[in-house]
Formats: sequence, C-alpha cells, structure tokens
Amino acid sequence: MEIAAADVIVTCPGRNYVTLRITTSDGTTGIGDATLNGRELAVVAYLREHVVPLLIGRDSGQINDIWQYLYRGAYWRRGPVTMTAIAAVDCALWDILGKRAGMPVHQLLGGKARDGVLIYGHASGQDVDELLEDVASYLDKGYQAVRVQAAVPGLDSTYGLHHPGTGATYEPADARLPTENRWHTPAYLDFAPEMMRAVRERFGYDFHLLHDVHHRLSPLEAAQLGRSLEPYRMFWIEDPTPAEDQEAFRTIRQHTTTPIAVGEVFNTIWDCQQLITNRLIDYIRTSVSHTGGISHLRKVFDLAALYGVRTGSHGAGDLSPVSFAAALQLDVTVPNFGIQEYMGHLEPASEVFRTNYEFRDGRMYPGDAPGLGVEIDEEAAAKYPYQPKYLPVNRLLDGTMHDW
Ligand code: EZ4
Ligand code: CO
Repeated sequence: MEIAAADVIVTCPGRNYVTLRITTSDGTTGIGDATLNGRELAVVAYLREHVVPLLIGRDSGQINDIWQYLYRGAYWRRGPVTMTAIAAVDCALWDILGKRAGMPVHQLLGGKARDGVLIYGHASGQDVDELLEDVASYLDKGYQAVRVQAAVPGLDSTYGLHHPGTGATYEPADARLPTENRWHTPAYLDFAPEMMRAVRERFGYDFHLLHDVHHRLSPLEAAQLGRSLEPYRMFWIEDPTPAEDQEAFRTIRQHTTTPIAVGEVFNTIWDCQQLITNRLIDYIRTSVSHTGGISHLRKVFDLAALYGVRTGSHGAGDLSPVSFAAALQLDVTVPNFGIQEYMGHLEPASEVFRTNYEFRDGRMYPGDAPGLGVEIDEEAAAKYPYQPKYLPVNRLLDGTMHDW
C-alpha cells in the first residue's frame, strides 16, 4: 500500500517527544518514536526536510528497501540524528504492516519466545536511607530487578536521582540551558560499594541489582569498581567508561567478573561490533529508537546471540511510549533476551499515548493489539507544546569538562 503522507508530531506531556506518523493511501497509520533528548528539533528537521519527501508514493510494505534507501541513500552514514530518523520510519512501517495484517508486530517477527519480559525500575535517593526506602517500594510493587543510584557524599549533584520532594520520576533534561554538575571519581569509587552493601544487607540477594556509571570512569577505575562490587553480585554495571572506546573494555574484562552493559548511545551494529565479537560485554543496550528501528536492532541482537551477549535495551523516560512498545515487540521474540529498562513516563504522557502493554509480577507484557499496540492522540498532543530542555553537563572539581 502506497505511502500517502508522513507527519511529524512534537509534544511535551511532561517531557519532549517527537513522533513520526505515516499514513497509507487506504488510511492506515503507523507511528515511530523520533525523540533524541536535547537535540529533538534536529531530528524533526531531518525528517520533515529530508525524509518525508522521499517516502511519499513508496510501497509501505517494502520495509527493507526503504531502510537501505534512507541509510545508503543519504551517503552520510550513521550518527544519532540520521539513525533516530530512520528508526522512526522503520517502526512506523512495522506498525502499518501489523495493522494491515491484523497481527501484533511480535507475530510478524516469528512469534513470542516468552510472554512477558523482565524489566528493571529506577530506585534512587539523596542518601542511602532514602534509596533503601525507594528500593523497598519497587520490591513491594513486584519488581524483580532494580537499578540503584544515590547521591555521592560531598558532591552537590549526582546523576540519576529523583528530584527531592516532587515524587516525580527522575528527569535529567531539567533546564532551558544545561545545568552544571560536578564530579569527583575518588568520592564515587569509595561510595559505590558502601551503597551496594547497604542494599544487599537490607534486602538480600533474591532480586537483580543494577547500577549506571554513565560513562564516567577510566578503564582501570572501572576495573576497580567492578572488583569492589563483586561481593554484591551485580546483574550489571552499565556504561562504565565512555562507550565509543571499544578497546577500553578489554582492560575492564581482564580484572573483574562483574557483568558489563553498554550501548545506549550507539546507533548502528558497527558501533558494537568489536564489543560483541570480542565478547567484551555481557549486555547490549542499543534501543529501537536510536539504532535504526526494529529491523536494525534485530540484526544487532542476532549478532549478539552468536557471541553469548544478551539484550538489555535502553528504556529511559525520554524514549517515548511508542519506543517502549516497539522494544517489547522485539524483546519477546529474541532468544538472547536479557532484561529491558523501564523508567515509565510522566502522567500527562498517558493522555497523549494510548498503550496496551501491561506490568505483572516484574514483567512487562506487550499485548496482542495489531501493529505496535500504541496510538497517539493528536489533539491531546497539541495541548503540550514543545519546551526547549537540555541534559546537564558535568565538570570535575577544577572545572574541567567531563562526561555527564
Ligand atoms: O541519561 O536517557 O540508563 N539510562 C540512562 C538515561 C540517560 C538518558 C539520556 O537522555 O542512562 O537516564
Ligand atoms: Co544509562
């Protein structure tokens, strides 16, 4: 069925989301997430100016050819903006295919390998006591896996914390211009094992414990961290070093048995090729919306399966419910599924995006609605106009720019 129109919808129900909606000549619509946190309008322009004109008149069922046309056809390859735009097209086309077939996308991908997928939630605290209360609330809700982050003593800001007193989900893109955080590695390396010890002492070992380092350490520091956390049996430490230096992971690997996850900032299979084929990581965190959509992420996951690497896709609140629904469709089908991040979305998002996935006993179930199983309400979206917001930046105590 021919593509008749493609529209980009920008909305801010609690935070900014960009959605591509493709409509075929019989009136079928499909949607894909095109949100790139802090750089949203670059993808909007890429889609509106350089992708939409190329889609009109094409056969919506030629998903593989359209993917290659947009990837090879741009000549300029890879990169977060391009790959997020291609991902949105790809997901929207899978959505259309599913709706036309009357089947959920996971059925089109060959069917479910499991009914629901293990997810992890985000617990945090301004100190360890507050963190422990938050972990308790996740375990009470039935979560079997929890990511923990707490304020590093002596630093006035730490990545990954809920804003105190708001009760709102952690939202890093918090300001019109980037806020400035401070970072001191020795303070963090001292604190991290204390935090994990407190969590295991209070709650035991009968649930999975995760932690995000957010690209801040050198390879040797990461190795030291991994070692110091071994007694607390981590499910993983995430992004221990800046992700683009694939060789750095060899050093970490040589020194610790703590499992390693990386990949939320990767865009293509090429970004993770060495990490996977050299078995330098345990979990690959690439996401549908930043890694070329379902079609490309599936290739990444298949490569990972060959080398015993499992999946653990990024699922922060800045990936929209459309992205999360698409992730679940793929997650239930792959043999090497590991875990799926689920940070949830702020309340107004449920007014704009109608989802079908369901949480039960620590797992998320994608539902059986045709396509991706998520719809956007354009009238509701229009009530929440775009608000420019940036992620923070990070400096060392002497003012040197560091990785956030
Ligand atoms: O900082 O998605 O694992 N989750 C994360 C996120 C990222 C944001 C960046 O936009 O690292 O909190
Ligand atoms: Co992360």
